[in-house]
Amino acid sequence: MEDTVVSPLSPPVHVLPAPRSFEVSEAGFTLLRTTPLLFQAGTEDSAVTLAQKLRDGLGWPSSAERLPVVGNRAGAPVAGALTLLLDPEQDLGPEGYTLDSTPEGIVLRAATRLGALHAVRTLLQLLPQRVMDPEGALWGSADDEVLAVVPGAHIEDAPRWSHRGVMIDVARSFLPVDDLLRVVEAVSLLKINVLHLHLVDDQGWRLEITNEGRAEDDTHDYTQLTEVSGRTAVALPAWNGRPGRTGWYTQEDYRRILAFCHSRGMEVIPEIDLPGHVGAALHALPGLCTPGSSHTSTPEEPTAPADCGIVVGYSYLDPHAPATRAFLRHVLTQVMDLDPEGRRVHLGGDEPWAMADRYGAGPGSAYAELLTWACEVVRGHGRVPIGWNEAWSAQPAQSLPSAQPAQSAVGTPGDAAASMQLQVWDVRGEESAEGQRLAAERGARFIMSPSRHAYLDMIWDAQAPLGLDWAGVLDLSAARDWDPVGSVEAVGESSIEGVEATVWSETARGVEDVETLLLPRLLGTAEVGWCQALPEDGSERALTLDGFAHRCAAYGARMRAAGTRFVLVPGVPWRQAGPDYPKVAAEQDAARAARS
Ligand code: TNX
Repeated sequence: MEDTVVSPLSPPVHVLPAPRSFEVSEAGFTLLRTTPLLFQAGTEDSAVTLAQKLRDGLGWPSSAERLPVVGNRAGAPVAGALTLLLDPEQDLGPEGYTLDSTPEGIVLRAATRLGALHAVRTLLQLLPQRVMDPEGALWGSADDEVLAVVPGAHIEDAPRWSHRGVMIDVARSFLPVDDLLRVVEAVSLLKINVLHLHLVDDQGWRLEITNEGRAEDDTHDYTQLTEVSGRTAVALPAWNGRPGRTGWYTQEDYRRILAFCHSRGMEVIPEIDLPGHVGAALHALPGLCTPGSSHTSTPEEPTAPADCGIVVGYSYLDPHAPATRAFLRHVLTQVMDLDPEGRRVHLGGDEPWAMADRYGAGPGSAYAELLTWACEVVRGHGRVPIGWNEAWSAQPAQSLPSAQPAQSAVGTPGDAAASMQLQVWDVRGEESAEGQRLAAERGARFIMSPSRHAYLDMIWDAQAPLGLDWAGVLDLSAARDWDPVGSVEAVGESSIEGVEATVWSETARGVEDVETLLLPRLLGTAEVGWCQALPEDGSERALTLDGFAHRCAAYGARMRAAGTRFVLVPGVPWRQAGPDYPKVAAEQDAARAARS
């Protein structure tokens, strides 16, 4: 795989995540002010994204036009144009695409709108960095006829894994919608296709739940979840003197998040963590505080006190109380109804330590029973339940014979098999290894988030001002240099859905901290999720990882141009956003000053 080529017409070409095959040729395409952008029906969102970037970043004056339908074949490439085509016959999988840049034009071709979105993300990396700057047009001059020289290239590309996720913990510290969408935009450019939202935990409840549709005998007042526990957050220890942020998403906000993610080709997985990590629910709803829960209601303390610390494992729901099931049924149903297209719901299940001490946690325990029941609620809506690796005991033994490839379980929600997906984070200890082995045998599918490689809330070096360190220092190479296959002994390639990076927010306050924890390390996760396995013999391995540092450097310049925050970690030859950046930035500042 060639990922770095110097062409006389362009600076070295780097694409991250590295494409499956990438040939660069000398003769590329010259993008003019007059170059048309033509798209085929079905690729609208790709065309709109590209047109906007070309306009804002390069000063391209036109807008995208739909290709005329010719006979029954819509659109063939048009000479001298930038063309986006849907080709259902293309055999690169649901997210694959090809990109051709020649003197005759640029053609992006994909079987689905998802592939077309990826093709555009790759093309953006072949254009000058200023294409990423919302004011990049100011870097050039208004009467430039040539906007860019795109290197000649033939790219065939498709991801290794279908699940390439990022989890954001908005429960410990809240992230307002616009800030969250800024993160979504940044990660979608890396071809990340899943946003997992950790919406509730001990310290806060971040999604509005109404009383609409409440069962007749259900007396919980769901509006209190956010009214009370939307106003709490992690407080101790306050990293850098700053307490966690409070707040919540209204249902309208949540729909906005869903729509934005959909336009970027991203699935949203809401997580309602249970039966532990429920301090915020027990703080808001007295009806949940029955004697079998971690807080028994008293006249002095009808609800659990607010939990603003960072110690985990103490809170739990009463596994036997009807009030618990009424609560879970209502909340889960409303969350699923908010997203009619949703495919998966995360039920947490992690760290049920105090509950396990009281009721046990293995198969047949009250923990497993409650979680199994919640899985059924989710499956009843045609969705696939997910749990953290502790939840393996909720994977029913009777699903053994149905150990069908879960691709189909996920792909056809109406037909969800009685299996679940497990997100593996803790690969320490024999008990969890045994659980994973059993779950794999029973047909579970796995999302890999090993904490040493994918927990981006860990510190990146000993001096990092943010981050926890219980899983050690997680530097850029730790984020890139691992393989989902083999990270859990009992879990083979065919049981793996993909990879996911997590940002827990014990130490993150707001969007800049989230970006700081995510980037550049997410560049590693994005490659682990997208690229083929590194060869085991070590030969190409060194080369590819070395190439990774150069891809990071090139990508960093693009993040700078886009205004995305990231850490200049050592080991990467970071660059400015462009050779003339200081000069251009000065001109840009002058232009801004003149306008205001
Ligand atoms: C473990 S990972 C947790 C979270 C913490 C995180 C901090 C998992 C399923 N549970 O509750 O926030 O560590 O790194």
